[in-house]
Amino acid sequence: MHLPANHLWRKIESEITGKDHAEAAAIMRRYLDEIPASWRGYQALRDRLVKRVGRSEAAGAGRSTRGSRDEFHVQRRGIARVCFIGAANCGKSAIVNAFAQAPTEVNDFPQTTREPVAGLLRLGGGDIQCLDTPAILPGTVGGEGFGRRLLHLVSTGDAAVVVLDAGEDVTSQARLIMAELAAFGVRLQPHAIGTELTPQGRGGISFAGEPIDKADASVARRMLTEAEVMHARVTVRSAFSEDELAASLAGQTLMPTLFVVNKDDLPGAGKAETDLRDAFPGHAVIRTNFLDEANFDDLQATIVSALGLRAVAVLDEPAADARAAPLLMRAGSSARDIAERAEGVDDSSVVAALVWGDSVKHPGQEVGLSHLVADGDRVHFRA
Ligand SMILES: Nc1nc2c(ncn2[C@@H]2O[C@H](COP(=O)(O)OP(=O)(O)OP(=O)(O)O)[C@@H](O)[C@H]2O)c(=O)[nH]1
Ligand SMILES: [Mg+2]
Repeated sequence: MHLPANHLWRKIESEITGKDHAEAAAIMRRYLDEIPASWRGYQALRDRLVKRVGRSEAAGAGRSTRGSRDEFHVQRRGIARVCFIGAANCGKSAIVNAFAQAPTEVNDFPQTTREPVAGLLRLGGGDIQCLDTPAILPGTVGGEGFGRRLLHLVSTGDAAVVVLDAGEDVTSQARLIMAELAAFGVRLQPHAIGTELTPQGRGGISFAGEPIDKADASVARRMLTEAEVMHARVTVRSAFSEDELAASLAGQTLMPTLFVVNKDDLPGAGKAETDLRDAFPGHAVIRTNFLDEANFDDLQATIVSALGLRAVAVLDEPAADARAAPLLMRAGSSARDIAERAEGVDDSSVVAALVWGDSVKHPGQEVGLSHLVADGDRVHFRA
């Protein structure tokens, strides 16, 4: 009796994990030689091994001439990075491919994805980098599977999408992912970041973003002093949060998170969604499947909101209905931040802005460059 193809693959996987490219290629070649072409049901596994061996050999050869490449380092692109994370085989690669056109490999074998693959979600106003990532397994934080460099990669994101398989126990899957990341110091939270701490080299304690009231500012100062942080900027993006500041001071990375119940076409999807909502009140839950791209609009809007992005328009002329370029900005951004990013605006020469929208009392009101914009504002810059 030989092992069923998927079990055999798991065995091979466990043998090549942690090995360098040349060693992994040698192991896979050995198995390839051992699997007769006549075995029915093993063709996909053979094809896969052939491909993997080719890749590992090429990477091994490349290494000797080019020096080592860190497969887990991905160049940042766009205005924000979102990591799609989850257990093996839940459909991360399928979703990131359909959602953000990442050139991923989708396969019914667990741990198909061996390194991050980037796609770009193009929105009017800015692109969002979406990363497909290898699976998080029990014990990843202790070095299992892809280990801590995978968790480190996730910590570089501005938000996380936890992909869950509707055909499995979604609540335990979600708890596992959260626990592995928590043990690495990444806190998955159900909302956008309200208060951000940026350590500085000098300059004492300063506040930026939304105005902070006196009582909150003194709480923040006390917390920083107790933690012996003398120089830092506290940016209030939406509201001051003692809890978030405490987590940041304890060295945690705050990560806005949403849940995706994938394989929505499976019969258990409805129950999976209800279970998840009961177990994690307050978390956004979206049901998707890559086959008909179900709820991708909802997924996009929820990502934008998890990132705390605001849509503003930069007007060519001083009139609300003038031609406008859309721009997505982080909550707590000022007119100056917009001028720095807007194309065709020379931010060194602008002195004021005219604003139409919720952040001002009167349409077309003139404001200084430190003025904070609101979602939907339309802005014209005056030199
Ligand atoms: N029915 C159904 N199957 C899906 C869906 N999404 C993914 N799959 C299947 O699930 C399997 C795993 O998909 P992948 O996208 O490779 O999963 P992954 O999470 O990237 O897996 P790893 O890279 O191994 O961690 C493949 O056979 C997919 O065809 C879906 O929405 N519905
Ligand atoms: Mg994958």
